[in-house]
Amino acid sequence: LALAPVGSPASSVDGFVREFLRELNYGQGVALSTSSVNDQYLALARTVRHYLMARWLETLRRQAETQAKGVAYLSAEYLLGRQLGNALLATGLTEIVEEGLGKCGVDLAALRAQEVEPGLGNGGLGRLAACFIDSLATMSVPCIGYGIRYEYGIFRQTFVEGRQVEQADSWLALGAPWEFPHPEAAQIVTFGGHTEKYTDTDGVERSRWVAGWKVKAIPYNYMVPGYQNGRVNTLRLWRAQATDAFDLKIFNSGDYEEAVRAQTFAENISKVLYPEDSTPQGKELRLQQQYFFVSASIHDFVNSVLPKDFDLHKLPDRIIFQLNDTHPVIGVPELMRVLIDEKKMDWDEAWAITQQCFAYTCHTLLPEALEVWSVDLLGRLLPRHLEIIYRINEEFLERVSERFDGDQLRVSRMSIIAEHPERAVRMAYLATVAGAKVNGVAELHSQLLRDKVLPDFDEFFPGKFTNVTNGVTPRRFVRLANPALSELITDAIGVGWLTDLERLRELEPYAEDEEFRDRFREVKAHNKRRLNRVLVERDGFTVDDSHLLDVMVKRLHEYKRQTLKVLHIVTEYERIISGEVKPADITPRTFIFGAKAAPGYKIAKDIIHLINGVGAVVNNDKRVEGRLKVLFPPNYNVTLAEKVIPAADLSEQISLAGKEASGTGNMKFALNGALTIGTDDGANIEIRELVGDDNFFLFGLLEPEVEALYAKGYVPSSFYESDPSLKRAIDLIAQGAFSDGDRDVFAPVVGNLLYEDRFMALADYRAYIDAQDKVGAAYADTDAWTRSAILNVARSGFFSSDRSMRHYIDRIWHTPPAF
Ligand code: 26Q
Repeated sequence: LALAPVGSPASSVDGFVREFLRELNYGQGVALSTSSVNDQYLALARTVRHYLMARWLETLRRQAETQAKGVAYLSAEYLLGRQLGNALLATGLTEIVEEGLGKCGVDLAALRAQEVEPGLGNGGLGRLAACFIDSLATMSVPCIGYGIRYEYGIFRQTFVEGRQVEQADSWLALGAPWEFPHPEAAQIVTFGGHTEKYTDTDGVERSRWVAGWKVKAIPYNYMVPGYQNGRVNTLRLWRAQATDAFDLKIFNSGDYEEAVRAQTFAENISKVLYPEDSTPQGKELRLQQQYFFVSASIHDFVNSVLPKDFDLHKLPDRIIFQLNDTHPVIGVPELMRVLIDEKKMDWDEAWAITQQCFAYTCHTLLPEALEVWSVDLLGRLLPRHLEIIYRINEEFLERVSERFDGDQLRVSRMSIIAEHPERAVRMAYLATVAGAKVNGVAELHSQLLRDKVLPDFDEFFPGKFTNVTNGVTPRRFVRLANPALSELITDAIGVGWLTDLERLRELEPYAEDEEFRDRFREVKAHNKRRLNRVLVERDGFTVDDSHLLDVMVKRLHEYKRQTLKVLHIVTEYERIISGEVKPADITPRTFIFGAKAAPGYKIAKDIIHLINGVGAVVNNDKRVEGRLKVLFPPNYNVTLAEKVIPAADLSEQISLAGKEASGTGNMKFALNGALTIGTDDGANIEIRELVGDDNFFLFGLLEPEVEALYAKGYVPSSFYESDPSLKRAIDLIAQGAFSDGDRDVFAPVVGNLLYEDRFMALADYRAYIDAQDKVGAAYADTDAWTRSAILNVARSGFFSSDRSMRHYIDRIWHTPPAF
């Protein structure tokens, strides 16, 4: 037997209580009677992980034994959300734990509330990674997630006088019961220095990297439990630590301060998540982060996960490295370097292997979001990698030139190295040349990627481009977030839907069942009351369960068009105060926003300020009679999403067509029975096709119309001039109605809309208002609305991340479920 006889603690209430008290007394060192909520939470977390331990060790043993092909998911971000509830669900322990804690006089809900979520991601891309590893574990596909254990995750957002103020996210401060550090399994990652030519013992001319400095990468393992299937995969996040060399400096140099600074410098690498999720700045520390985790991961896989005698020519039979956007693309030259410099392969062999071992997912179309690294910086930090990239590019461009008869224009267009405004490596091109497959994240996005962003590459590499539409895990976003709906579904169609989400189709007939509709409405009302309790406690906000709950939660970005939503609210408000409508005649609505802005994104921060300004006025104007309310709880995160989304009636997905690659919030709302008001963009298109036009409020320009309007010359102010209602709304803002009469505060937002409006909010304003009027009227027909909401749930099973994973497996990875 490879393992000591580990067994899970007894799955009984008494067995659990024994284990829990043992953890509390012996692990935490406190008596039940004197323990704090945090003591109890930590003890509970450790107790629950005991139940997963045997499955984890067994999964690892079987994976090592079968040597089956698996996925190494490389992602700079994992936006995991709280772990406790998910671990309880995976083990099926929730009831036992609730009862056992009850016997100890402890409330499970209070302990769950104690957990600080690991916010190791910005938004969609990081949350997608978390959904994918959940699905792979649930589908028994071997996967190891690799990333960075940031000491500080996405900042905590607060508002001071309506403006965003960021605070450090000290998610580790109260203890980290879910992680397993393994300092003995550290990897060394080197940086800087120079390269030199030398003749190897076998007489071969080789290049060698003489690095300038190095850091240690310490792995922290996390369990990724499958849903009640006995599997537990691994998420391995790296922490940077100074090497002994740094420590030595401290003792040897008389300059203690300088020596400590050097140590701090090394440890800075995993200190903080970059809170930008577009217009990435070419910051050196960011490149250090990327190379740090990718180099540690590749070495870990090649030298530690694989058996000692593994023949690396067979690497593609064992692993596919999936690149979550371009952030880990430096892994391409790194694997080449490992194979050539460290494993002594020749170039052609190494390149043939590398091309089969990587696949690349693109998550954007915005040109400013495409990563480039200046040759200057890359050459200083990773000189050997730059050499390798140059050679990859040379050989690639030679093939292009050959195929296209020396077409120099095409050759320079396709070069991995950009020449202007400075020499820089285009990471998306490198990923596309090296990757076995390239995928976009929704049908439209994948199409535009081929047609607009990388058309030359699509032509050059037929069959390389594919689509996999994103998905979300129904375990977290339906079962955990919405227990009331889950129970209703299970009552109607039985169990099984949680791992086979297309079975939600069986709910369709229930849309016509009056009793079911009543129960469905009661679930929504229940979730609104639950949200009310959360927001009262968290922010002092109240939510009225008779209001239509209209929700826009996502990062603050111009292309997502939170300002369009603001213009709608201001228009509704203006209709009331001008006397055009009586408050009693409108559908009462509560608008909820959640949005963080990148700290350096000025206009985004102004928009946050504006939303808060509008809320302060609308919520306190007696003339509104409480029929409109604007709530903007700060610090939107996964934990809050789990409370907001199940309560929503209306999901706002109003990006300019062609700009939102997919969206995944849109899927979570539909699965929880909200109707979407949305543009023809990203995965909205697929949602609408599935739920049906009658159950979706479509508005706005189509992507080709957007292109045509840009081409013809877009003049936003002409829309302002020609639509009186738009003019009144913008004038109200400009005149200071939401800033105590101050006309300067929101002048940048107004000016941007009138004279720039890159994302055509004004062009879509009229269509949006008309669609919103239809929403208001439709909500008044309670039965029809509920029917539509039920059909949204019934027809959204496609958006399970289990389905996304099936598609990756079939189209890209070829990694069937193992044992
Ligand atoms: C890059 C370099 C330097 C600093 C930061 C970054 C960076 C970090 C995060 C760039 C982009 C991101 C995140 C992007 C993101 O979340 N994209 C979203 O991905 C979702 C999952 O595919 C899609 O649903 C969204 O449409 C897309 O916007």
